[in-house]
Amino acid sequence: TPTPKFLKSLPKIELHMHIEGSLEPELMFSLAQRNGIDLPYDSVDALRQAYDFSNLQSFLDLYYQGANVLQTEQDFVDLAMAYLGRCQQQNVRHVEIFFDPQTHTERGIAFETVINGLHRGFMQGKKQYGISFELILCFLRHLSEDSALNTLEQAQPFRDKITGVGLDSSELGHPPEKFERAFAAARAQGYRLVAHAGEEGPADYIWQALQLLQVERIDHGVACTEDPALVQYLVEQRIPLTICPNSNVRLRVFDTMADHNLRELLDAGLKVTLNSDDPAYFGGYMLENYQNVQNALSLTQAQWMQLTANAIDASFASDGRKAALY
Ligand code: ES4
Ligand code: ZN
Repeated sequence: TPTPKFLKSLPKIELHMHIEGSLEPELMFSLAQRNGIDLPYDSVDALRQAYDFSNLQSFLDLYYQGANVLQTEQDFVDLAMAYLGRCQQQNVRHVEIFFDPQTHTERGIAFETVINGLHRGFMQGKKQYGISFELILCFLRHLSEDSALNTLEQAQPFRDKITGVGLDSSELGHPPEKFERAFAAARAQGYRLVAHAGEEGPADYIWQALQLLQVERIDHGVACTEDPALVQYLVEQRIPLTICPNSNVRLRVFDTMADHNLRELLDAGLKVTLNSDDPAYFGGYMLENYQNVQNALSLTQAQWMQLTANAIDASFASDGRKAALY
């Protein structure tokens, strides 16, 4: 039966992590000071106490506010390196990182500041720790499709640094169909495609992401169990789901970890992976997700090996890198 030591020693592959969501309160305060920005909290503890969310939107409000301290290219380098230090401690070997350019360009930070900082940080981590990475640009779904298309144009000069395109932020009221043209344009440029769907939204949003956006992975997707035909389709097509257990509990998608449908997803034969989503806001990184899942749902050693293999299969790493991760 899987011990804490076993969980720690597993090689880990993270496929669903928003870099802005890895901004720990301590780093947020130090960047605020460095950049002369006032935070509406007196202390790191006061900030952490505000991390008591009732739904996705209540989290997003704090997440966008926190991102305001990110100003310079060096800030993005430091953010990436802080996350990779945690990865190193937890035996995370490969990461696929979401970033939200519009969160920064909308407040006057240049696209190139964001991408150059993140790329430099992750390249340094690769050299220092051997952790491979891919970057995935996410469109904010609460903004317009024109804004997404404009962001895609700004990404063009940095095409070689960006592996994929995704879709995140407020799900309800912003269905995938809103971004059909933006995803068609990204597909034409050869980007790998993913989308958040079925986190707070219905199973139909997962269908839309697959059929209208033509994504190859679904981020979250826990709502799929509402629709048996959808589960069957996801199994047959081997579509990966990037599941984020701590996130789902903190955002009240499930009341407790014991209520999470992860075992139902695994038993259905879905290609499930485990991920941390926004580790600074949701109580921890990959290992803390593994531990909380194990404590509540007691998976077998074989299931843990399956989750690891699923993440390697589902990743956008090169075939050579995948072989090295096995
Ligand atoms: C997110 Cl948990 C979650 N859902 C949707 N969008 C997001 N952006 C950052 N975290
Ligand atoms: Zn997410």
